[in-house]
Amino acid sequence: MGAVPQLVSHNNHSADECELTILMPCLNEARTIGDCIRRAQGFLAASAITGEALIADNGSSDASCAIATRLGARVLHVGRRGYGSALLGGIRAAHGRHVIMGDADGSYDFGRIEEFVAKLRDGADLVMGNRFRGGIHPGDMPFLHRYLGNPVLSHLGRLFFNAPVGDFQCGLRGFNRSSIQWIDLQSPGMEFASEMVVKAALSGLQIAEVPTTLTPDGRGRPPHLRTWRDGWRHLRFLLIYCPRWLFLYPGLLMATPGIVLLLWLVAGSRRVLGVELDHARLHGKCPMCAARTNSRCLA
Ligand SMILES: Nc1nc2c(ncn2[C@@H]2O[C@H](COP(=O)(O)OP(=O)(O)OP(=O)(O)O)[C@@H](O)[C@H]2O)c(=O)[nH]1
Ligand SMILES: [Mg+2]
Repeated sequence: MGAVPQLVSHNNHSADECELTILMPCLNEARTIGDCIRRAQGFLAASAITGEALIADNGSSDASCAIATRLGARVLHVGRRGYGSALLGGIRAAHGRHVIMGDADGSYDFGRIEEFVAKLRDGADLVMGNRFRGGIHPGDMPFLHRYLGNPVLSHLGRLFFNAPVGDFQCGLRGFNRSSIQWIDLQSPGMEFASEMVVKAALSGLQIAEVPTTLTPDGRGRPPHLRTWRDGWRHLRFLLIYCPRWLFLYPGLLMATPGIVLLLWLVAGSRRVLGVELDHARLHGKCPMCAARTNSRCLA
């Protein structure tokens, strides 16, 4: 599953004593990564948690990695491209028993993640942020994502998998590292976000939610997320993992009128809009076989 990540620099504590890894996927975030790391480190210090800030990068061409290293964060270079690949590498390399992941573009405040820690300490396997409950600053989420993409995908996710999650795509989330490794995530791209929730729900992991505020990101780059391409990948993932909704229910929906019609015709032939129907033949004005009245309908 992709190239083995290389560790570039690291903090000086062993996996045994590290409670929390704050993991940030990063692709060209030189404008914001420094502030994100400082907030994460400030949170760890203020709450006396043994932890680390870990940056998972796979292709930044700006100064992101240099800034992170200078601030004392661990920087991981993952060989395979993509958001999911970076996070998979980061999860494998994390020292923390718990991991809280979040965007490095300044969308989330790593200084205020105490509720995530509390739920993880209480035994939750996955703690999802919910931006719709926590608040979205005006203009911080594109109109289409806010009113169509995220609500529809979240609704389908709840319907298909019965997952108690109001915001399937929230980038700020915490998890128990061994639980998440156990569900064997694979997606290299943005659909990784859906895969984590879907597999957690299907595997019966304990899922909790925390209201999360989405703040203005400070990035100067165009979005990595491509609305239609990534939206489709999320939707496709949800459908592939739910054959009931992909095959069974649409199949039943299409078969039911045919079965009802057949039962209706068992008692004898019926005339509808000038077309005589029976269960073996179509008479009269059948447009498909009018020339063959009284013969078996082959249409
Ligand atoms: N390492 C790595 N990080 C990525 C990749 N794609 C996105 N990211 C990071 O993942 C986080 C979220 O990416 P964004 O492009 O902001 O996506 P988004 O927040 O879902 O969408 P927006 O609403 O456009 O901000 C940011 O910290 C990015 O730097 C990638 O291919 N590799
Ligand atoms: Mg973003």
